[in-house]
Order: sequence, then C-alpha cells, then structure tokens
Amino acid sequence: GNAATAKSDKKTSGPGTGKGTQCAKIVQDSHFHHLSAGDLLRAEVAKGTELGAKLDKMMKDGLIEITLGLLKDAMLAAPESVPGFLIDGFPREIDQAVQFEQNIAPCDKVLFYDCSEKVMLERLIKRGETSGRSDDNEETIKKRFATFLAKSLPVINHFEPTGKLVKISAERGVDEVYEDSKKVFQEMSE
Ligand code: UP5
Ligand code: MG
Repeated sequence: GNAATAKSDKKTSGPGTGKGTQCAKIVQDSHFHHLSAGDLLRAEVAKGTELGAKLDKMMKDGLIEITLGLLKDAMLAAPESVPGFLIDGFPREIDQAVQFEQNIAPCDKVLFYDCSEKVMLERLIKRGETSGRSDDNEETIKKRFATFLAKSLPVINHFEPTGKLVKISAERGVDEVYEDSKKVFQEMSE
C-alpha cells in the first residue's frame, strides 16, 4: 500500500471509518469506559511539551508505539466500578495487540469497521472543515491510509482465528451501523 491506494475503492477500515462516532453511541447505551488512543495522544500534544511536539509529528506520519503506556495509565485512572473498557483506534499493529493482551488484559471483542478509502477520505475532508485536527488534510490523510494498510490491517488477520473479530460494514448511515455495533454489546452482556 502507498498513497495511491487512497484513490482506490478497496475496502479497508481505518481513519474516518466512524470509530469515534460509534463509540460515543455505544457508551450512551452501556457502562463501558471509553478511551480513545488518538485522544490520549492529542491530549499529550496539547500539553505543549517536547514529547508532545514529537508525537504531533509522528502522528502525522501515521503511527507511534507509546500508546500502550498512555492507555495503561488511563485504564488505571478509571473508577474501579467500570465494568469494562471500550478502546477506540487501537491496536494499530500486531505487536501492540500482542503486548496489550499479554501485559494489560485480554480483550473480549475486536470491532472492525469496514469502509472504502474514497468514503473515508470524503468524511475526513469534511470533518477537517471544523475539527481543528492537524491531521485532517488530504496529504496527511493519505499518509494515514498508507500506514493503516501496511501496519494496522494485518491486525485483522491476527484476530480472525481467535473468534473475537466482528466485521461491521461502515459505509451506511450512522444509525444503521450502530444497529450492528449494539448487537455486539448486547451479546456480551447476555
Ligand atoms: N461519520 C462517521 N460515521 C458516519 C456515517 N456512518 N455516515 C456518514 N458520516 C459519518 O468519523 C469521521 C467523520 O465521518 C466525522 O465527521 C463523522 O461525523 C463522519 P469519526 O467517528 O471521527 O471517525 P474515526 O474512525 O474515529 O476517525 P479518526 O480520524 O479519529 O480515526 P484515526 O484512526 O485516523 O484517528 P485516531 O484518533 O484513532 O488516531 C490518530 C492517530 O494517532 C493515528 O493516525 C496514529 O498516527 C496515531 N495512533 C498511534 O500511533 N497508535 C495508536 O495506538 C493509536 C493512534
Ligand atoms: Mg476517532
């Protein structure tokens, strides 16, 4: 994969597929504690530290590996009463997945929102008009797609044989996609 793949209609998932949108709806209907790996990174950037500046640059290139520590800290900081965590935008590569399950906690389900790059690009360009996110511009979006294809997509093959993977078609309206998201959480609480 490279930046040219952003023009193809190949189904992948990734940036702009609607993870944040679906997570926001899921936590309204469940008691999961929502953590977004990207939001944790952006919070670090917003602190204006030297590390933050470095992260900002790395995020624009598409991937960094320190999220595991940020996630662990955020999970430890959550109230003890939370019944479970909903982690958005993670894991981005197989090694992160392996390390998370070995050193933090095994996960119950992995949700994969399937969408073409054409649709994701349209959504992100539109979001960029108001989001203020420094990575919502066409050049950076294409880098994010390329990194996603190279590093993150293999995570799907890693989880496929475990029976934890749930694929959801994300190219439909928000509420239709949510009907499928909801089923996963309803089944988990049965
Ligand atoms: N929208 C959503 N659903 C829609 C629908 N069904 N129909 C029509 N429109 C829909 O949605 C994107 C836009 O589309 C919104 O305007 C929404 O209204 C609309 P959103 O829910 O925001 O999509 P999401 O998948 O959350 O997109 P996001 O851009 O947040 O995904 P990324 O994966 O790029 O971003 P994330 O914040 O997860 O990560 C940012 C960066 O951090 C990564 O690029 C990476 O560099 C880095 N990172 C790591 O390095 N390691 C990690 O472990 C995690 C992140
Ligand atoms: Mg998001």
